Amino acid sequence: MLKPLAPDLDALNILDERLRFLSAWTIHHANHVRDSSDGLKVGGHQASCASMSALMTALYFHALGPNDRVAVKPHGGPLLHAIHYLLGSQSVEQLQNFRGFGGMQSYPSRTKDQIPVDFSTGSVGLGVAITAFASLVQDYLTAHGKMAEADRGRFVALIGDAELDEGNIYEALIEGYKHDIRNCWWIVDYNRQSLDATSADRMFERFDEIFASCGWRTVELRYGKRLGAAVARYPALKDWLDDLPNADFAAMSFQGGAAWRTRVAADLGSAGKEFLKAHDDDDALGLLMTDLGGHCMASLVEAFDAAQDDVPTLFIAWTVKGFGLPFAGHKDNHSGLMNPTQAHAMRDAMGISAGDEWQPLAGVGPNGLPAVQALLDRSRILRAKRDRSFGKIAIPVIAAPSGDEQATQAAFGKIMLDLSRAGGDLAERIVTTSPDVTVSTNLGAWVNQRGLFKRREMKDVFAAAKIASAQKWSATNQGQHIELGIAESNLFLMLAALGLSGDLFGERLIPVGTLYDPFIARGLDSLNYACYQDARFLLVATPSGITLGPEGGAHQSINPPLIALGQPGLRHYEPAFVDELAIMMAEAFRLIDAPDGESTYLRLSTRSIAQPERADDRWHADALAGGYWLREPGPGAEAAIVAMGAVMPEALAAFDELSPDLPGLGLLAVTSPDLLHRGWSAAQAARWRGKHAPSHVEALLSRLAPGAGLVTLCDAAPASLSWLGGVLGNRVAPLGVDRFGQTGNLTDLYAAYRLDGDAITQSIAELLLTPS
Ligand SMILES: Cc1ncc(C[n+]2csc(CCOP(=O)(O)OP(=O)(O)O)c2C)c(N)n1
Ligand SMILES: [Mg+2]
Repeated sequence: MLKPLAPDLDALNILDERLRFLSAWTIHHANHVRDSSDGLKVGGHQASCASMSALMTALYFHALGPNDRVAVKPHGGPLLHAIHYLLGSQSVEQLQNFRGFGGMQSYPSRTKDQIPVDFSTGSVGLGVAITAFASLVQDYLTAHGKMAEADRGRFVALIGDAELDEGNIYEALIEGYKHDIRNCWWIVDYNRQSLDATSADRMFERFDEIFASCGWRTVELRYGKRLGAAVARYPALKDWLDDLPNADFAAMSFQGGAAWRTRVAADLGSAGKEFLKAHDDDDALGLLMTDLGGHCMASLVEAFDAAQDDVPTLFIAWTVKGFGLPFAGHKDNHSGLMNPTQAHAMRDAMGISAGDEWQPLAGVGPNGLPAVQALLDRSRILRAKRDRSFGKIAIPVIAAPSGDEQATQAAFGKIMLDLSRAGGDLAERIVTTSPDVTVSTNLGAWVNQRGLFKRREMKDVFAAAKIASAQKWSATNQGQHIELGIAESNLFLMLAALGLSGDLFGERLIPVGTLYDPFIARGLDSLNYACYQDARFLLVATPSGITLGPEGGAHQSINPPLIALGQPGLRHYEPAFVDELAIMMAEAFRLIDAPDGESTYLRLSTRSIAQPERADDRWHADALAGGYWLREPGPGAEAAIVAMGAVMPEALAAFDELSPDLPGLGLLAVTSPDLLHRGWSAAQAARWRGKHAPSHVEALLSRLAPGAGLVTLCDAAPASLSWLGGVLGNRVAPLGVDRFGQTGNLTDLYAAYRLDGDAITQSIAELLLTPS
């Protein structure tokens, strides 16, 4: 790790003021200066920025090295842009278009902002936790010789104190402890205010213990140097302040020096007299009482300098929300905006002339200027967005496992084993991970081959004792499987960090995560977060649906295909047969390494079914595009069965039974409702721009007679496929699962939930009997 720079406190203090002003002015401009065509409030969080301008100044202009990566508290976004503006890597136009179309985003965004953003933030808690997983990825890369020791950095999260209520932070803390993570700083902007009000008084005393028990060092920056000296000199003042409720502190910070004076006099009586006499100016008293650690440059610099090892460290920096703004400390200030008079007063007080607000160093006097410029010049943070690393991995053809009867889940395990045995670049880059369902999702054979990853070796006690087991369970720093505890949110954050390795470290990994399909919902926001950042991975969700049979309703997933239908950045594939699975896996790996790619969600099943005989591979392209005719419809067909995934045998059986009477009947195998729907919407949008190519789903369905009936069948919510009727106006009988599952064998379950041949026959009859 690089040594920190020699501090220049005066220049840092000037930058702090400048950043506080610029962030506030950016928000002010968007709300009060820029024309508003729709009358909507633009918004922004001046108080949340002011709270941590000193903190970010000390970090970015003193502590950070070039390899360090930061997740900035969402509402502190304008500060990050202001920092880049001062460094010359952000334009004034972008600042002026804050929250406008194409302008800088409300919350730091890797994909949409023009400055380099290490981690997107927005949904509180997730930006914090991903830094722990990113540090684990760094350890993985260095252990595997994919990254030089000298390029290692630190992972920093800037956290709002109310953000610490998010449970996912503690899940990550526990997982981080198990994996012995290091090089993490989590810095809390401890302003003791959330969105609604001032926060609970007692919790901060517990954070120390929680973090310490997970191996973290905790550093509290409560009082700044000046207030620290005062409380050292007046012990009664210290006792009183130490016990002062957050809300009282906040209220007096808002009211100012006179209120502090009255209250100190009332509460301390004669014990406070000497102190008050020595501080007889109200304004100065107000400033002294709010000299908290998080606003004191010397304290911040000192604390960062003292934590230059790799021990994960929690800094609790006490602050006042809205510090230096007219609504400092007010409990309602979260979305508070200065009115124009207040904003102009702040500008004037900082010595900035009207019209010079955007001058990067306006208001900085000639004495301070050279030192401030020197600080900017020597800043070691990344100033430009890095090129993303894509297209370097050769993806081999993946062969389908052989066997007349197979399940997609088992076949996934076999393909992973084959890939491991084959070796090569792809296999070396694959990292698997699973929240305690490695074995039950068929990743076991891969893990036997490739081993678990841990920084410190872990022996397989059972193997050493010669106790028979199919599963090897030893770990080294060369392993390629990261085993997680049962916390699905962590799985998605792990996949997000692994899936950003090309962007963060210049070395792309191929992450493969497995979990049970119903538990996607458990980590849904983390999954969305991973996709939002364009992290690339393959998610294998299995088992799925009521086809899981005896396991029962708590494990039988229903709605994940609908989730996938609405999730940008994630492609859903649901194979019925294992040769489909093989080409989908190759496609998923390709998409991970393609500039215009995305992540893939494979929904698999434990049901073993007869595999089809294929005459050729002409179906490949259609299957990868979302669906293909497994049984071609005849000219002018009046009906088709449309089926997806594990229930394909029922569809095939019904087809065989019905086709003698319905000669034109077709059977459409849908492999991705998600892709079909996307293509359909895109084609409609394109038609408005003069492009008239039909989408894949339109081309498929145009093989039927106008108004032909469709029986759609899937082991999932029926709406996953029933929308197909809207494409060309076909009538639809939607079969699927629309109530919770239960235990049972497949015959009973399929009959009860109408996924069997009878249901298909009845539905076809009804469609054909009902006039269109
Ligand atoms: C998951 C999630 N829930 C709710 C919100 C809405 N929200 C935004 S900021 C905030 C309060 C943040 O308080 P704190 O973390 O203390 O930050 P401060 O602005 O005080 O620095 C809330 C509830 C959100 N962004 N994310
Ligand atoms: Mg707060």
